[in-house]
Amino acid sequence: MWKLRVSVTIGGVRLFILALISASLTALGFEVNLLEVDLSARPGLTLPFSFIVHNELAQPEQIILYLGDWDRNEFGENRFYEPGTLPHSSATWIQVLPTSFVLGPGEVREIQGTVQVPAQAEPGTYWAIVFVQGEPRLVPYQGVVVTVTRRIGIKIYVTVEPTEARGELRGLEVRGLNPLWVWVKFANTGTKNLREVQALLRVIDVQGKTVAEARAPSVPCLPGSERWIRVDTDFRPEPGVYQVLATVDYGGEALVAMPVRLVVRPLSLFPLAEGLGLPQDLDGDGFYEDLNGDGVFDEADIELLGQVLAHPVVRANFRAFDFNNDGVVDERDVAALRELLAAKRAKVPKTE
Ligand SMILES: [Ca+2]
Ligand SMILES: [Ca+2]
Ligand SMILES: [Ca+2]
Repeated sequence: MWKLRVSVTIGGVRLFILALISASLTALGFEVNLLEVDLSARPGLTLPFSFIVHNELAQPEQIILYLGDWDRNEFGENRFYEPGTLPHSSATWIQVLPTSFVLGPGEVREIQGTVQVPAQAEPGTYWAIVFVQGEPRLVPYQGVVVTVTRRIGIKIYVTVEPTEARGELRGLEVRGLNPLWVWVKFANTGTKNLREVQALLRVIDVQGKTVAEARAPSVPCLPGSERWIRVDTDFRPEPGVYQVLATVDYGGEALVAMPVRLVVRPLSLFPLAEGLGLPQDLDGDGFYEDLNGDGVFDEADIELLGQVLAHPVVRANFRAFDFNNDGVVDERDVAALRELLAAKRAKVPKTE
């Protein structure tokens, strides 16, 4: 699976379309044989690296190579900058050759790169990205012709030893309760790139018994960066008091941990408007989709939810109406409830 970044120009407007058309792009250009180079270095050293570009088209492709800076936002999405602009950029240390060439149909070319580590470089991980970009091509897409330029980035990490892995937890937020999931905020406070930061979650009840355990897929975290890690569980807490304990293993000497207390109150439901029944959970899944309490789940319930988002009963019993399970009740739950109704109707064929 290649990570793709595709810029698309429609009517002179440049857009970035990522997942939308990537499925049709395998027949659209070139590939590279790696997406990351991770080098261990000492000050003053020159380190070589190489990668291969392969033209998969039946026509020649003009390829250009250029450097950039990048980092990730706190949700792990890549952000790109001009080369040499970030404090820990290695872009000015890197050279690749050639930077512009034509690849014939099916042709393969090896690109040679060097990293010249300055003699006075302080210990730590430095990073940059080598972009490999093809030429703009006209591609039919949803009835129009769009210009697609394929670009693949190869991330270059250079770690000047000795470095130390260090991290801390800066937040633990319980969000959805059906089932329970949390955000854990981790910070890389050291100088070393952390390739695998793994969050674990344990839920302990008042008797001290572990009632749920879950592990998130590991994520990378750059030095000086913070990262929210989502940990999902399949635990649906009954009313009660719990300790939710997040532990993160980032490859350092010790694990870091943070507890929070979770209080799940019993629901206390009342009719949401004059003349209506008590909201009902018709299928026992913990979500009260029959908001008007007439024993049926239909459009009237969706309409009612849109009107009572700020209702004190909804606020005080949010988990009954948090249909998208994100920890708040808002317009997105109206949309989620509409989807729920559509899914229910698709599942049960009409027998009138
Ligand atoms: Ca339900
Ligand atoms: Ca109803
Ligand atoms: Ca919600």
